[in-house]
Amino acid sequence: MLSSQLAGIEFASCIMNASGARCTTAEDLQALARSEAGAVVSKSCTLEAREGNPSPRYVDTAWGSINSMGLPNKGWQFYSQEAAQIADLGKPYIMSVSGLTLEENKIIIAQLQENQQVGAIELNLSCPNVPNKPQTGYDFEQVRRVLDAVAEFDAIPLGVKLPPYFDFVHFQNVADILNQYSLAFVTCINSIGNGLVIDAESESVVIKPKGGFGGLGGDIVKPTALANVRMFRQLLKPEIQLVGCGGVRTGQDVFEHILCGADVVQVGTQLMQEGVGVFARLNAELQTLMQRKGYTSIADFKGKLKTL
Ligand code: RRO
Repeated sequence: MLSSQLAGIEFASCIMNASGARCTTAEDLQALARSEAGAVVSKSCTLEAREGNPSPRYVDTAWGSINSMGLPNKGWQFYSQEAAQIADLGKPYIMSVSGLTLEENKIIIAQLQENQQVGAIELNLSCPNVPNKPQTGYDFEQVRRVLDAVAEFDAIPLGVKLPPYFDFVHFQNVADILNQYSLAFVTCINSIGNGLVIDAESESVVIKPKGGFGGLGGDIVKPTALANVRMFRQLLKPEIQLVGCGGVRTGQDVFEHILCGADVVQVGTQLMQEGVGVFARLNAELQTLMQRKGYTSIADFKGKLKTL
């Protein structure tokens, strides 16, 4: 049994797409809804549609990916309207919202409250790629201001997507803030911001925006992702659930995220590389691993990571 529950929603599989990966167009969202993913997560949206940054803006590497998409999206109304088709296919739908300002987030989240086919909102506090826009998640007072601004809207469960943190004091500072709100879940991590991939042969960066700097995903971010899931499980109040994201390529990677305390797990870079067939493979791999260990549900091992 790979099922899980998040924000009061039942998921037939605990595995779904990460926002940003193959979830921008109507075709993308339909393909996800028809796949073996446990839910559909939308591309992060803004008030108005955006083209995003100039290409090349996403590149695969031997160890993962680098991107500086710059929040290309069709505007929040498009992703709100898509909820009906996804509901018709019986899949839960999580809408990712990433307003360019606090006011934008407030307007979008206020209007979304009327859409009963949106199961949950994942408020993205961690886009690393909009030029001249710092990541909200690294400005703790701004995190507090944003959550204060949207706290009154409670018809749809709200979660936040965080950037990776690397210091115990930062984990504690963020958790202390989040624990003051009735958040349904926290998703960690977004890409590791502002890495630099270069091609030695051509002596060049590989993506065009921001002089080549971009968010890292894939294999190399897994230890950072697991650390963030584990640390937030220890510091957040139990009512706040966790969505693990970062470095998921195999069923074992999903298993590791759940051991650290994830309730559901998202797949980004590997979904970009493999397509929506990744979900059938990951479901099968996780099922096989659980059978070998004698586990019949994810509750059997969720958060049960051992220490020495
Ligand atoms: O669109 C992007 O450039 C982007 C976003 Br909004 C995000 O949250 N994380 C990321 O790696 N890229």
